[in-house]
Amino acid sequence: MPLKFGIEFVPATSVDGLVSSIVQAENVGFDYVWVTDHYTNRCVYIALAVAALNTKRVKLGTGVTNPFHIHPAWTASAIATLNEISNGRAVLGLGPGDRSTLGQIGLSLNKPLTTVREAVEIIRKLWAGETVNFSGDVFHLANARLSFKPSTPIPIYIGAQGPKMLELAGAIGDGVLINASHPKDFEYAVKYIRDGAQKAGRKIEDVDVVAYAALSVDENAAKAREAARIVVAFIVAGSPDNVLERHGIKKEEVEAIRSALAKGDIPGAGKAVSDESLDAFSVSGTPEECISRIEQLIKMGVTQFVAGSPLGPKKKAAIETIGRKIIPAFK
Ligand code: F42
Repeated sequence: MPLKFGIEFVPATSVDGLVSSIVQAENVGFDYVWVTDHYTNRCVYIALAVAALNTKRVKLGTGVTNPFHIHPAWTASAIATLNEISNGRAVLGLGPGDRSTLGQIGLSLNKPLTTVREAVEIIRKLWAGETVNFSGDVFHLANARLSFKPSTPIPIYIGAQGPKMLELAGAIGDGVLINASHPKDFEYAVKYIRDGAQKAGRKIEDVDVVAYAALSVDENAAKAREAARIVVAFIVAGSPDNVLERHGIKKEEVEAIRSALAKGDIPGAGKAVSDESLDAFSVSGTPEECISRIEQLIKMGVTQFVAGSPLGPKKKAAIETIGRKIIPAFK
């Protein structure tokens, strides 16, 4: 099975601009488009709906929505509608959600694992056309039913980093979206996904293991790496200690980045990023260097590579380069 290619878009700019990038991504050969979901940005479903009407082939998914700010019954209806207007191209990416943006609107990630597990169960039952009576630890549904049914099966991908969420994805997901760029992180993640799959009587081959990576590509390696600095600064600042230790990132660097970001000094945070952090938290360099890193990810069990922000010094040129040089190397 050749590696599948996806691309992440953050709907932080106008839907017009976003959709023209999505059309470009379809034209250069991407298989999947994943649009992120945070209340701060343009609405993921409106963006995906416009994308559906302007594309023909590429699969379209939330990457990822969460069951804390949107009820799973609503998500079931929204994704089934997207599947209808895109002629069967919808995929659902669902995760526990981002603690900091959910916190801003008064939502806490209470029982994230249970919430995601129950949400997936509810969504699948509704898509199957069942009348759902469900009494879980988190969700309660009485005689809930969709008035329409998706005409094709819709895969569910789970956004996961923690060991239990990875196991859950292995047990119940059609795929797992892992926000990471380095082979070591996949060596770690695949162990838990495999365990989860085995406990559920499935195989890891039943799960699309997705590297949702920070990619920065340019023919000039230095420019590519420079463009990745700010994104990597945010990743370092938000990473738990065990992940930073796994990659040997020094405490002083982490503190310098966090304190620059706390002061709103984003360029300063970028400057504090070391080469080690760039290597650990991004795939950045020339097309050939990126290809070689992606080959290492495949060896760790990755079956889909998602090109995430920043893509490169210039987004449009980077999408073109990925389509012309990187994707063909794996087909
Ligand atoms: N988050 C967003 O909000 N929007 C996005 O667009 C988005 C995109 C995205 C793409 C890929 C990806 O991998 C993640 C993405 N995220 C996005 C982030 C995602 O929503 C999660 O925040 C992220 O994946 C981190 O999740 P995690 O797997 O680390 O899970 C956390 C919540 C965690 O604590 N997991 C523990 C673990 O071991 O996996 C589980 C904790 C546990 O067991 N809890 C118990 C339970 O029942 O839930 C109860 C514990 C108790 O007592 O409360």
